[in-house]
Amino acid sequence: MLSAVTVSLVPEAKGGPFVYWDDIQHACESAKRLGFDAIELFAPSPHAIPSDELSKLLKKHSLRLAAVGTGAGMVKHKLSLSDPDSERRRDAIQFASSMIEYGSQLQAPAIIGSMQGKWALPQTREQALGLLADSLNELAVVAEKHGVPLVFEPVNRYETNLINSVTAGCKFLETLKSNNVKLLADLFHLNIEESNIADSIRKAGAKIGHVHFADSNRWAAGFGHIDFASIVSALREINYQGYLSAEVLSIPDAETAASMTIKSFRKLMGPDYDEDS
Ligand code: LER
Ligand code: MN
Repeated sequence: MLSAVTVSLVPEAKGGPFVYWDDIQHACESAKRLGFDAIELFAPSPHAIPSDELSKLLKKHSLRLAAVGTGAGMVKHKLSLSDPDSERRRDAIQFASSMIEYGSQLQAPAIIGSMQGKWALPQTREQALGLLADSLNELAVVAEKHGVPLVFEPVNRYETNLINSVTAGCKFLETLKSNNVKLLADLFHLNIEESNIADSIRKAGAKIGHVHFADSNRWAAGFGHIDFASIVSALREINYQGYLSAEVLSIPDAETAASMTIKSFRKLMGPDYDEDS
């Protein structure tokens, strides 16, 4: 497993669960100094930092890009992939496609989380899920063409009324035509929604493609009461080799959140963890 830490360049998301804010140069310097393998980027659009510039910056610090978030599609542009208005849904697909293409230039997948949207009458939940499935099938083809998976994130009940748990996410993935869609297990959301986090990870198995590494209070791992040892052993059982990416609040500050994350990560990985791998 590899370590990653989030960077947000979206002013509208202020107060959201991201460690570093605004200054991506500083974020990369700090992430590298603390020993992270990668950053995960939350950007307003592909134009916030051109991919060749980002590539140079990451190379300079020997960091990788773990993933790109598309949440700005919802938070900033109010776009939803289950929008009953077909023109707005087309705009949402367009935005998500542009983020998929952007991430793929650095071999990173895009994450669809809050862009799944929410259903409200007169639309039914079934209709919304049908539209979401159509959108994800289309985006999965775009991702496949660019050589990356599409990562779909179940989000807790207070943020969406569509797919809340990894358990529901597994069932939903089975309704899709594409098998290029993986699930994101955000431990903050799972702590709210699953009856047993480790069991839900074991059941999802190879469907898990990314992990948001957060504690029960959405602070850095180690500042809350999640039992990470049982979760990491479930991830080992399913042979998960992706990222544990710190999508957590910048509390008490970015540096402390990042260093607590890497301290917990190293403790969980054990003495055999090779820092250069
Ligand atoms: C996105 O990764 C996520 O977890 C949402 O809850 C954003 O707040
Ligand atoms: Mn998340």
